[in-house]
Amino acid sequence: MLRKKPLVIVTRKLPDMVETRMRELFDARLNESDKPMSQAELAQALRIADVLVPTVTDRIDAPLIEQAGEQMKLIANFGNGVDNIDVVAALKRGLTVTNTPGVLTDDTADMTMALILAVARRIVEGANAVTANNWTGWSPTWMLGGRITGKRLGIVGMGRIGQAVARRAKAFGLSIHYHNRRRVHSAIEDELETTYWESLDQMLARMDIVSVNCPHTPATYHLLSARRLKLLRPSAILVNTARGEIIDEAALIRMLEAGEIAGAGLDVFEHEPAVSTKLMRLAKAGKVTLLPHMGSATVEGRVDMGEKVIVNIRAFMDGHRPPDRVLPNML
Ligand code: 8YV
Repeated sequence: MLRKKPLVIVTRKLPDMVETRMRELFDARLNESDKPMSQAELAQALRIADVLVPTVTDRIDAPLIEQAGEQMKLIANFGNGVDNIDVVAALKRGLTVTNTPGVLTDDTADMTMALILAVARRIVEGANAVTANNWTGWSPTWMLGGRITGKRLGIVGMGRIGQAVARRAKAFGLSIHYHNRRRVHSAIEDELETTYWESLDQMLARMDIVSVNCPHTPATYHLLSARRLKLLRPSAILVNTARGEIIDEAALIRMLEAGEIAGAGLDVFEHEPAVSTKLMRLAKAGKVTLLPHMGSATVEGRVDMGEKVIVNIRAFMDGHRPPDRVLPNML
């Protein structure tokens, strides 16, 4: 007898190639319009589906999880970060959660370097000046930025993405420093010629550039608090391609406005998708570079993420432990 295909509800539009494969393998309900689902629509999906495939734009919290039907078994997140899902509530309710680690590491690290360069070398400001017809010709003293070669980069969170940033930054001649919950293996430290700081405070006070590359968990919410941001040097640049909630954004804005920090490059925001108008004003003044959460936005990355979601669903449905299972103790 043919086994019934699992009902898989996908909350956003995914690359065609991924959606086609999902249709072949599952009873897949896709979101052609790409309109984010409301909490009520998500609750209904959890009531009827076997598997839910959410993204960072869906808040899968405890009240929602409580409404899951008996048949609901797997939340296969299309994304690496799982701060959009209450993993503890899911586990309590007997739901397995998976994510898509590894396949967006290089793309996110590339975007981190792009933001470091954009802020230090005033790339967006320069490009805007040309398109606004404000360029009258080369000048020895116009549009000067800061050299990154020889500067100190402090990486907050030395996981996969942090290490990929370190590798790139080393090639740019930056000296690499890091803070992490756990010190990384000495072989990695040696390869990256990196300096470990047990104290985040001490590291922040000494860096020219700081890059945030840790996940957002209850422990990292506002890790860069108003107090810690004050430790940064006035010439420092702060870059965030992880999650907005890790930085106290209001405090950062106040410091940028007061000139207490030189600049920032942000791909993520505390109240995404809302972006503070103050940040937009600072961007117009050339103090910050703002991007719309596009760190992993490559065609290849999004297809690979979809592949990972499919592999996790298949493994789970075949009765195996899915390769990218997320457990609360991993957060
Ligand atoms: C993804 C991300 O685009 O995977 C992550 O954690 O932040 C993004 O790069 C997003 O999460 C997709 O759900």
